[in-house]
Amino acid sequence: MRPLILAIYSVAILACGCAMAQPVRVLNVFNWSDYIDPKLLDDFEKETSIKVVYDTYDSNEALEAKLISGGAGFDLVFPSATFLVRQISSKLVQPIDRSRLRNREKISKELDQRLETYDPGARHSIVYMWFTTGLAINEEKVKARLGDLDVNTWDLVLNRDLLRKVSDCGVYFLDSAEDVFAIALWRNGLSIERSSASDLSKVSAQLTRLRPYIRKFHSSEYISALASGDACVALGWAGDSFQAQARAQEAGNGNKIIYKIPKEGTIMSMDVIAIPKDAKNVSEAYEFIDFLLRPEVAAKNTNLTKFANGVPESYPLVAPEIAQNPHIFPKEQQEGKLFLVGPLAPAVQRSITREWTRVKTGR
Ligand code: N2P
Repeated sequence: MRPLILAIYSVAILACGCAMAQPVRVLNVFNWSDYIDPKLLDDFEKETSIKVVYDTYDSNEALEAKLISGGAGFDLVFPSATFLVRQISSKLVQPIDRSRLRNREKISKELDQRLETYDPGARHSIVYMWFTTGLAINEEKVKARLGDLDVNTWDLVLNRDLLRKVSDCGVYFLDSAEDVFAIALWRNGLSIERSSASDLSKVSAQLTRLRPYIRKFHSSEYISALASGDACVALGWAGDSFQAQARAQEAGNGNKIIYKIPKEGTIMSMDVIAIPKDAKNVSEAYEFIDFLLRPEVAAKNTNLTKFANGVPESYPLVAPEIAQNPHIFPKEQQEGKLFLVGPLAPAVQRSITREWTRVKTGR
């Protein structure tokens, strides 16, 4: 072989050898469905060459079961703050060292403050999104059944007679015991954190009587059901309800979906970013968190998911109709009507899980 050809040949072998020796960096993400702008995953992969393996869930219970079973292989998860409490005490998640994050200063101080009750010192988590639980309504269909009645009230889904009147056009409830119990207890003047066994069974009996008029308990299908017209009312989360509104508009099918924080008030929740204790790709997880904390990335995420993110510097970059929507970014004057569910005692947690099966089966 001539020297030049030999040289080219060896360089090619070396290059190829190096490429093969370079292990592919991977990040396994487990997040709620409809909770990220999928284009951001492509952007992150292109920028870092980290391959993102992305899977979704629809309930805290499903996530927690995976974390407990171990070996699920996730590097980044997004539990609700109320569930994070026991995930910290059971050591299912590891501390997050914020000094490893270049964008740590972008994290909202105010939300960190709110996080205190769940994760003292915000040592294990970073707020991803915050939102209310309320009512998504197909205005026209509900008006056709209830006339001009004020529907801006939890009675629409918690009063059996009203619920019955709208049941034929499809009522969906979140499959989330915590949301539904917290709201139903609140309507009874009770607080979920301090509820006794008899409070819970009383409210459970009330909810069970509603069962015949609820088409489905599901925490994500209501988005497409509202958009297509299979549901006319949903007890759901703000961002998802606005996603349903946007999907119906895009489809041009005449379904006009609105979302209301009922006048009696509602719960406000936070979902956080956390790293499972057995995560294998921890530095990749930190890189992805840092990426999510960039204001322009967080703004894109909010524009698509319609959920308020935890990066205040992103707010001026969010589309004005979203940034100024008081149902997505509640205004201070509304805040008196919004309450956070605090950490729940294990006994309350167990009771609502048990009662929830009763509510859903109607027995
Ligand atoms: C995303 C729903 C997340 C809010 N579709 C509930 N944690």
